[in-house]
Order: sequence, then structure tokens, then C-alpha cells
Amino acid sequence: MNKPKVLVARSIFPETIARLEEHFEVEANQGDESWTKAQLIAKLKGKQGVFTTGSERIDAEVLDACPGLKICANMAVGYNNFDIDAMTARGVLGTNAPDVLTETTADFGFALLMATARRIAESEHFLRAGKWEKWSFDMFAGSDIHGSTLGIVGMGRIGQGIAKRGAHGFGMKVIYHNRSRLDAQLEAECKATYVGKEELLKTADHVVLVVPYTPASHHTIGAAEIALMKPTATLINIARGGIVDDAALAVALRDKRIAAAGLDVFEGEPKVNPELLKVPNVVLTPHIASATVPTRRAMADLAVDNLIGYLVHNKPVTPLNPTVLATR
Ligand code: 8YV
Repeated sequence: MNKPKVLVARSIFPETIARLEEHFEVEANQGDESWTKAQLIAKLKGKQGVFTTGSERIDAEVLDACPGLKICANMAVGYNNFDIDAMTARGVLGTNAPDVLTETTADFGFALLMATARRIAESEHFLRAGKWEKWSFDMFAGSDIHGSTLGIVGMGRIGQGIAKRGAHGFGMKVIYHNRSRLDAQLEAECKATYVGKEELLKTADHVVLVVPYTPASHHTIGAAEIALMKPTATLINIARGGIVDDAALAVALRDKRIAAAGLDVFEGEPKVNPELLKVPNVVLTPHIASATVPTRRAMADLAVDNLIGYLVHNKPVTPLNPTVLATR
């Protein structure tokens, strides 16, 4: 019997390819070439499955050009690169990679918060540039983490992980805003209090964004929201580019409307708004919140589990649009 055909759209661990090859005829982009949409479509024709990262956009145009496609397995928890409605309409399953990256990403969110509030990157650049000639009382004086108020926008699994680190590890007062309120037990575990978005922005010393990107969450933080924040506050975005209006943030940082920001994700990444590169009070990292070797392996494994689960056993592990299963 012919093996189903699977495309791996980006370079990945050799072990990931080896696992796929046990079940599928695999074409893999191990050279990590940057494909245009037309090239992606050309590669995808005749394939039943595709292993994607958050960088490949799978939309109606791609799906219509590749009618044999049955599953798109994303090696990411966020799936705004998928037009999930278009997939559902065409009976194509989408899967993501939740849970396996929660703690690693929460660690990074906290690390970025600390680096930002305590001005670690800025002071390191100063030292490396040979500018440290004498100590002074206010040199790189930042803001405290312990005992401060942590405001989390988006209280899913990663938000909860950050809340626990803040409340239990650093004695922070945790407030959060979310589409829906957590149940009482989860709120108690996170020591977190539900507040409105405006109250959160006005009272938090550190605001961390962990909401999924949707048209409704576009520019959750823009000039008007930044205007509500304390001038001493920090803003951390580990969610998605587009959740923050980067141009408005660059102006606010330049004018010291808020103290500092830490950004792991950007509008139009890997391009970064050049105005952000000009301001010193922002820590910039290239979308690495889930980047530890064990976690990236676990994410890749889960995408493979979904491809095998669906194409071989008709049982995906983490389906995004399970209604497709009923119509198969
Ligand atoms: C990934 C992410 O590194 O999982 C997500 O949603 O943003 C990151 O963990 C990236 O999308 C790679 O696929």
C-alpha cells in the first residue's frame, strides 16, 4: 500500500523526519528555504499532510489549490497562521501543539519581565560598549518585581503559569483580565483577582500580554491603552505580533510614557519596527519564548503525533476543528 505523502515546511530535528518516514513518504525543507506562497502550493500539491510552524499561512487559496490535503499540523500552540474556518469548510483538519510549551513559555515571560524591569539588556550593552567608568546611585535603577502588582491580559495556561511564578515565587499581587473569568479553584491556585481591562492597565506595575491573536485582539494595546498605564510601568508581549500597536509603543517608550517594554513578538516579524530599534528602554528577542531544546522537541513530536494519529489511525491528539472528524 502506498504511504500517505507529507510535507515538512521548515527545517526540523532529523529525529522528527525519521519518525515521519516510518509512516509517510516525506518531502522535507531541511535546507530551510524561504518559500513563497506559490512555492508552498507547488510543494503541497499531492500531499495529504503538512507539518507547519507558525510561519506558514494556510488559507483558502492554498487549500483550494491542494484538494488532496487532509491535515495541517502546526508545531505551535497559536494557530493564527491557519484560516481555520476555510479548513473546516473544506474538511481539512487543523491541529496545534498546546500544553507541551506552557511552563517553558511562562519561564520566558517571567525572564523577559525581569530583564525589562531591571534593565538587564540595556545595562549589559552599556558595559560591553566600554561605557562603565564609575558607579552611581541611580545607574540603571529600574523597578521592583517582588511585592509589585502583576497584570496579566489573557489567562490561559501560559498566563496561569506566569501568575503562579509571580504570586508564589515573588510575592506579587496578581490581577488578570480574560474573555471569561477563571473558576474559583484556579483563581485560588494562581492567587489571581479578576479585574476589568481598564483597571488592570491603571493599577499594574507590570503588564504581561498572553492573549491569542484574532481580529478582535488586534491592537489590544495601542496609544489609548498605554495612556492608562503608570509612567513607571513595564509592558511585556509574548503573545503575538499585532496584539500591540508597535508604532504607538515606540512613541510611548521614546517619550517615557511608560518605563520600559519587553517584546518577543512583532507586527510583521521577522521585520521589526525601526522606531523600536532606536529606543533603549525595550528588550527585544526574536520570538524565542518556547525555545528550549526539550520543549521544541516536544512540540515537534506532538505535531508528528497528530499527523500519524489522523492519517494512520484517524485519531488526532489535539484537533482544532474536530467537526471535520465527524464528516470524514
Ligand atoms: C513557536 C509560538 O515558537 O507556539 C506558539 O504559538 O508562538 C511559538 O512557541 C512558533 O510559532 C513556532 O512554530
